[in-house]
Amino acid sequence: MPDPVIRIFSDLHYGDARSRLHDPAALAPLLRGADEVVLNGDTVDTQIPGRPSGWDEVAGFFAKSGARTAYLTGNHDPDLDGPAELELAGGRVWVTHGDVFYEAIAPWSHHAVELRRRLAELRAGVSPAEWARVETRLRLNRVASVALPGLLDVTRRSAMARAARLARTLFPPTRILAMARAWRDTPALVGAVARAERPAARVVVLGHSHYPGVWTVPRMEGKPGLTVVNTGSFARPFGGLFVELTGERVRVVRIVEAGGEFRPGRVVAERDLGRAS
Ligand SMILES: [Mn+2]
Repeated sequence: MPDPVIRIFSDLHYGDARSRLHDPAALAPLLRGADEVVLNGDTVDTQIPGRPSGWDEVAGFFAKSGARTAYLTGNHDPDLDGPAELELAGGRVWVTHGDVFYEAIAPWSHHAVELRRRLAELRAGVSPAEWARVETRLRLNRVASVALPGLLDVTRRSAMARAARLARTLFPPTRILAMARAWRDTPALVGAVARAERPAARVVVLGHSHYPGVWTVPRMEGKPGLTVVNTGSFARPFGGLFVELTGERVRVVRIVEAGGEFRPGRVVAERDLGRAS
């Protein structure tokens, strides 16, 4: 039996007007040749009151795709029936949405103050040792991400709605700074958590901040180097990547949008899990 082809995607944000994914069928070219698919959180937004999340359409599409699909939770779909992390290739590939790497789930968001308040409250209920565990923080992040107040209409695609969202995105300017800081710090944050909590990991796959890229955390104090892959998102402006795992081979591939469909583009990085880094 050949090794199964596993592809990891994140942040479809289906149903959010800022997402470029308007019909799950547009994903079909990305699934060709895949045996298994991992959707690494924020597949849909289940937290917008009074609006169906689009979950049925997405789940229906993947159910018919022929690829076995695993749904991981993200901060926009914290109540999905699925885990918040996944270990592949014997733990050498660690997949999680990414909220666990930041102190306030999404420190750049308009919800940061409320998220900090909720997490402080939840943290008071567990011991410091318990809090230090990734499992605990993933679980409590899910609790904290449910039913946040709606600050922004993300359902409409009119020019007015877009202008309002753009204004909201750019203000206050401290948000941009928080975002830039998160992007800058992500590889180091991921490296610290992975080395402490998931030491078998050689590749960490996350999404969440919508900033796609591949970074190397260098070998340090006898601990091996680590590759950090952020698969970005299906939203503007940066687009996304997917990760393909086949046996020991990890490929990071650009997602290209053309003719109303999403297709695999060029390979931006390759790693061999069997080779010492
Ligand atoms: Mn997210």
